[in-house]
Amino acid sequence: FTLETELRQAIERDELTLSYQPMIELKTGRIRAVEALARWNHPERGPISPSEFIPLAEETGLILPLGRWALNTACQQLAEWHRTISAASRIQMSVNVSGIQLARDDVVEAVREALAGSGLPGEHLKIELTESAIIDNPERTKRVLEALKGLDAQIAMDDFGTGYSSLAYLQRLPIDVLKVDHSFVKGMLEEEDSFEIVNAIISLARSLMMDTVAEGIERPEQAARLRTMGCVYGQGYLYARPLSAADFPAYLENC
Ligand code: G
Ligand code: G
Ligand code: NA
Ligand code: MN
Repeated sequence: FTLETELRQAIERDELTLSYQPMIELKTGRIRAVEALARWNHPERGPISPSEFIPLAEETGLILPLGRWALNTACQQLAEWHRTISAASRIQMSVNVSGIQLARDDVVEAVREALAGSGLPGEHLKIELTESAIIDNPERTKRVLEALKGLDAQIAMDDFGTGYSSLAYLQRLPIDVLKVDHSFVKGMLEEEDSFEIVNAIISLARSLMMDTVAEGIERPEQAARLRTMGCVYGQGYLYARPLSAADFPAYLENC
């Protein structure tokens, strides 16, 4: 079989899973959200990285069923944790939505269904988009994002600073959060350039009344520095790797 055929079957047979990576409020050290990350453990080939199967899913259109599955599963999972774990009550769920979904699927309908099907209030859902998702069709993007805000969902811009889009969209679109790409966080204590880019993104977000999430935090000194720079949230191996649904409740009880 080709990998495409196998991915189609994996989606149909519900063989993909989601892992959940905590996002921490830097000021308090408390968990505020989790990002849902798709995982594919192939029965013969073993784990296949999302950096391989997500692009494949985008090329083949399989990202449409995969994306709906991810939205439904993530919302159901958080609704369940809200019911069963008291420490989960204030946690938000962040779900990646591809530009292909934004262009070709009815994302608003998909989100509405995921919320209705799970009973999760929209305010507990965040949608992560990349810059490339936005530039393809700015007018449609604006309508879609405003409709998502109408469902009380939040909008996060993923991998900010790595795309090619103009800054003008930040003003025009209802974006709540900028995620500082991990490539800038990685070198920020050693390289002047990376530090200045991180600093500029945090300042820009603050002046536009947006929150910031720094990705890829691996060292306590990075977290401390980001906190003094005014970054609100952090995500990375320093806090937790992406956790399976089975492992997440124990993490939450102990943090
Ligand atoms: O853990 P990491 O290897 O999980 O993720 C690699 C890439 O795959 C990241 O860019 C991440 O945003 C993307 N990704 C992971 N899960 C999903 C998903 O459900 N949908 C989309 N569109 N992208 C995802
Ligand atoms: O594109 P996106 O930002 O969604 O990708 C998230 C990716 O970053 C995932 O592959 C996730 O596993 C990975 N990741 C999360 N935390 C860290 C970290 O602290 N260091 C590194 N190198 N990668 C991380
Ligand atoms: Na993401
Ligand atoms: Mn990212």
